Amino acid sequence: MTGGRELVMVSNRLPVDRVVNEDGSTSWRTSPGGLVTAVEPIVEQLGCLWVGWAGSADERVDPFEIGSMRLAPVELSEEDVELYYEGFSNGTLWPLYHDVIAQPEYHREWWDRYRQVNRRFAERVAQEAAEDAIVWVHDYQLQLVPALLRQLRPDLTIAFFLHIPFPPSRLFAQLPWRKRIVEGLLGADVIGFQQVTDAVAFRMTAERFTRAPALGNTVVVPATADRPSRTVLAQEFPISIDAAAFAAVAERPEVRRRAQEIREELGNPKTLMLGIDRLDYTKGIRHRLKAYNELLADGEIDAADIVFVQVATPSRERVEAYRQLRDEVEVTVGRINGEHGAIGRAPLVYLHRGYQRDEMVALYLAADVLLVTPLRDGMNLVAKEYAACRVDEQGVLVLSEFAGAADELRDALLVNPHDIEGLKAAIVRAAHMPKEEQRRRMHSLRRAVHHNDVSHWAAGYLGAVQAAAESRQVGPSGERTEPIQVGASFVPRSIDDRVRRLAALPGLIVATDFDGTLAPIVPRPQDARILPRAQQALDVLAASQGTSVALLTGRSLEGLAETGLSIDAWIVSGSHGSELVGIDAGSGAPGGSGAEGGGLTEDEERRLDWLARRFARVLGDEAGVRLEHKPFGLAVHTREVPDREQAVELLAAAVELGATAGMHVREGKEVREFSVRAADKGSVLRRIRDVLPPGPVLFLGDDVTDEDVFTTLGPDDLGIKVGPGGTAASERVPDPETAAAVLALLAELRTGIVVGSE
Ligand code: GDG
Repeated sequence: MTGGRELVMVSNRLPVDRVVNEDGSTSWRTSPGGLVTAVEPIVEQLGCLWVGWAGSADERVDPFEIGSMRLAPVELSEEDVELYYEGFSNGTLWPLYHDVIAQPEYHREWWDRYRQVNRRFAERVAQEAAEDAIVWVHDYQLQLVPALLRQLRPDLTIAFFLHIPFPPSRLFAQLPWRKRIVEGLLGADVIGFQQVTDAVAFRMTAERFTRAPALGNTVVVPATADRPSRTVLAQEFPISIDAAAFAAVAERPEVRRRAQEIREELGNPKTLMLGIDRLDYTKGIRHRLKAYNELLADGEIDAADIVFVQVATPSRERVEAYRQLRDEVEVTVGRINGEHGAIGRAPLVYLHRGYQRDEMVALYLAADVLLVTPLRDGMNLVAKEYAACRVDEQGVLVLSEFAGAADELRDALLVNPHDIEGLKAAIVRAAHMPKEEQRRRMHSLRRAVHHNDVSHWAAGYLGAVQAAAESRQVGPSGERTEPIQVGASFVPRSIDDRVRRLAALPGLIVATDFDGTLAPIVPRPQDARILPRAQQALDVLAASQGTSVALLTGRSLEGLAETGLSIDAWIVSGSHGSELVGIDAGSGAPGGSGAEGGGLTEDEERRLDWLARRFARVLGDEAGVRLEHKPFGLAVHTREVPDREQAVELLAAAVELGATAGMHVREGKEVREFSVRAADKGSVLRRIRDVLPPGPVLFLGDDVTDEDVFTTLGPDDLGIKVGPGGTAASERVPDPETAAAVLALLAELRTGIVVGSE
């Protein structure tokens, strides 16, 4: 998964705790917590260097090894812990990123220490990491590390994963150091988030505070005087668990026996309800206790029939908000047992301690109902673990819709934990759910967890990181590319060789996409401008003997004109091939001859009208849906629809309507484009080639729709993908500046005219 590169994990805490053995000696064992549970199986498989704090302040711990991990401790002083960890990480960022459930505090001395400690982590990694290593930085405590590390070690590929939600831009805006945090994160090549909403929020935030435009799932970091622009993948990769390993523990006879024993020790209640959380105010423990208390008080559930076991693993005990929470919870527990318990019977068993994995699994197996009611949670692995363990397909999961896991676990009883009446109703329903319904729901939950298990997650995330590593240093054909400089940007050596060969041939077609290829991506499409160097190079080429220049864009020709592009002597195809000017390629045109550039046929117009009216009626009033009219079709955008599930349904409805109207549909992220003509860039290039004298093609493109061209290219042609992402192109350049450098090189070799870097 890492292409032979060393994997370096970086997290605030090393994934181990020191334990004192019976003979008084000390040793290390892996510690509980979401991060460890998720990445442990990957690390076991790949081995790694892990950089982090060993857990005790003012103590120097020498590097050590456990299994396939080499651990490199970073030292933190008592004051570092107070200001960087308890202060900025858990008193500022944690509440801010969890929808300000608690009030974040903003203190300059906390921030200063956060910066210092992040620098210390970056320096430690820079010292320890092997050349070309892949460094994977974890979580909100270390958001400045990616940019610091990039400065210190440009050879590294840097990935960041945020385990907690990323806040909406309007909340993030509160942070006095918001721009610095975004810049810190943008030092990474890949930034992973738990949910689509987190990734979207980050991309919008990056645009807003650093003016780095978002392009699809990426953010383009603009060039500066001393470095070219870079593309950062900022995308959701919902984390998961090793479902098969949990299921295997759940199958073990001694664990099953223990589950039975737990029920017996609790007096064999009709319903055993369970909660397992770090004792954290985001987890909604107070809300579920309130609901439980009211149900007992109202007599809706009988204290003789039910026991609720709440495991609250100690957490951040020196942070004031956590102390308060503990006090409140413990007072409530006492009150509930005092009011509703009897001698030898407590309706609420509260356990403020951690357990071994086997005991946790036994608890999952013993529980008829699991309550997971966070007010906000990046994912919540406890919910996934419960499903993975229930090999008997029994048990009911009550799950907050504000947990990331709710996106995948749709067959849980979804609740809004703020709605105490709704929560009460869900608890009663769960306690009385017929076995058959339990089976059906649990079956579906288990399928979801097994489908996206930790190896699926790791393959997706590390696959993206690996692709980023390769696109930075190696051409898609596998060879190392020593960059050579032309003007201000670098043309990789393998491309340079092939461009030299193309330049010497008598006939040549230079074809290219526009947005993201000739023009850097900007927030508003009408503001896009071709790089002057690309314009000059293409003009020189278009005027030279035996060379044709063709622009193939998804924009309509009208949309292209808004950019002020000068297209004299160019062939231009708009709307993904539905419009074509600058060449007489009428014969064989899809959807009828002679229509390109001219307009719609009567039939096309009728179908398009019908669809436009249907869309207006069915989708027009849906919040967040945007309908875009194109010369040969319509596009439905759902990026702004607040509810993801609803967005998916709306797109499905649009596709059905489109099919009824006989439209051709093109899928994009959060968009479906419907066209009356079955054209794509690949077919339009074929038509152009049919008309022009034979010759090889150089094609440059950055978008998924450009893949239709790359796949039509032959061995004598040259396809160059601009930016990251999977591609059928044989070569890759990182950004439009380098694409312009390639065109300038070709122009110079073909005509002798030097196209400057300005
Ligand atoms: C963060 C995000 C995201 C808990 N107590 C014990 C124990 N655990 C294990 C659970 C589970 C993990 O810890 C808790 O993970 P969660 O996902 O529920 O929550 P956070 O700790 O807040 O984790 C969260 C996660 O990162 C991963 O990205 O899902 O949203 O907040 O695996 O089983 N394990 C053992 N003893 C305990 O007492 N052995």
